[in-house]
Amino acid sequence: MFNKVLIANRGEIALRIQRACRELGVKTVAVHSEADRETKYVKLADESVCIGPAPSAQSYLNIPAVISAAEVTDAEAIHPGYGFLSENADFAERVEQSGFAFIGPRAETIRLMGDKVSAKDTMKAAGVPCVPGSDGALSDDADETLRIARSIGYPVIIKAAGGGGGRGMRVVHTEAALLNAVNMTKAEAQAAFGNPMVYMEKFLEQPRHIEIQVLADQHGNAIYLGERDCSMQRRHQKVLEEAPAIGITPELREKIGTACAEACKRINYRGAGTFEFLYENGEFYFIEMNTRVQVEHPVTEMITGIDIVKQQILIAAGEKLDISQQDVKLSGHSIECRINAEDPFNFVPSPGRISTFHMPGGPGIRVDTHAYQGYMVPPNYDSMIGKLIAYGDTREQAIARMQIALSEMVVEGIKTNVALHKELMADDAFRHGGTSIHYLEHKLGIASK
Ligand code: MV4
Repeated sequence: MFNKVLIANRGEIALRIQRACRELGVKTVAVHSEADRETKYVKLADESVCIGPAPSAQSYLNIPAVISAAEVTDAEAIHPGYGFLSENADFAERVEQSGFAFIGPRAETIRLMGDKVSAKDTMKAAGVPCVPGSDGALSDDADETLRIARSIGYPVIIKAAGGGGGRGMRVVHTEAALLNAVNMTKAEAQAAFGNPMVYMEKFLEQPRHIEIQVLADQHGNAIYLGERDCSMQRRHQKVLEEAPAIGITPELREKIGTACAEACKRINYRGAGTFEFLYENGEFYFIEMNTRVQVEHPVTEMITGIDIVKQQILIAAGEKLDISQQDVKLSGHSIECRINAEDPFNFVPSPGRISTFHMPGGPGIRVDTHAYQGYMVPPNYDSMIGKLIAYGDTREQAIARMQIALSEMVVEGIKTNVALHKELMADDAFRHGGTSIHYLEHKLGIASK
């Protein structure tokens, strides 16, 4: 096992990674910006290094500064968390070239999955079901583009190879609009990602977003840890997530999960990963793969009892997975509410000092947060200040516990989205379950009329 791990992140995930390190007996190095000097996770770490001023570009995204911090503290591995440098293949490459272990997949895997055309090609070849669409990137042949769309059937969606997470996409409803849409998306993709490549898919109208969590070691073992439903979102920002996804039968789970685990073995995947699918009419369609730990990993931890962050570190250290697929038993239900420092209904960020802070507790409640009474939420970063996670034997019990926890939670001095979560827990469609990716925006649209 490593002697010391550097955590190249901030906020709740920096604290979460630190806790996993402690359990493994690994020393921790926190790196932080000038704005995060006085934080809980910096003080709790064994060592800390200031890597630059508040703006992320000069601190959390500053590759030479992060690597220098690992050198001066004699860390052996770097955990990138989520966001920031976590899916930057150049960073992973430079970490390993500098003699450190990158706690994540190999750089070439990150690069392969970062290009959405090569990711889809790879998964299709590995037997993972994909959205019907163009075979790879669209060529410059207009007639061929028209032919592909006609064979798929309208509406279609044009996506940038360099995009992902909702960036660089355009829906096309008619043949008359197709070629112009392709050219516009290409021009935007070139400007935004430096890559003009685009591809085409059938546009699914009312899908759910369901993702499969996987773990793969460096000895050819790969397992799936079931799925999460992340459909409750606004402008590509997830609001709450749950596991398991309602309506997914054990048979369907085993089929899609096995396809994902087999794909991991085939590409020599290493670490934790997430296969993102659109799910419509009982079918899964792969869209993207995330090569990092995700914000919503706790709901999977709650229903499997597996510590995903600990597994990431064990795998990076070269250990064999000590969990077989047979050992993975899903039990109960878990929901995570993302707690953001923002107006609950217009979503405008609300940084500032937290004057009062009381977190809930009791059976089945977990709070992952770096915040505390007196904490100053800086304006420089993402507005998420923590996650409230509820577990129950059934979905109904998880919702009931979440409602109690939300009612106990007190955060003053800043605005939070707790009121939105209270409203969602009481929402008939949410309580029924299985709402599409468009449900929340639709509900909010009605609310503002
Ligand atoms: C789609 C789609 C419908 N059909 N692809 C948006 C984020 C990116 N990961 C893929 N996205 C979508 N791809 C096809 N063929 C609808 C979306 C989409 C979406 C997907 C997941 C979660 C939220 C979403 C919100 C709007 C659109």
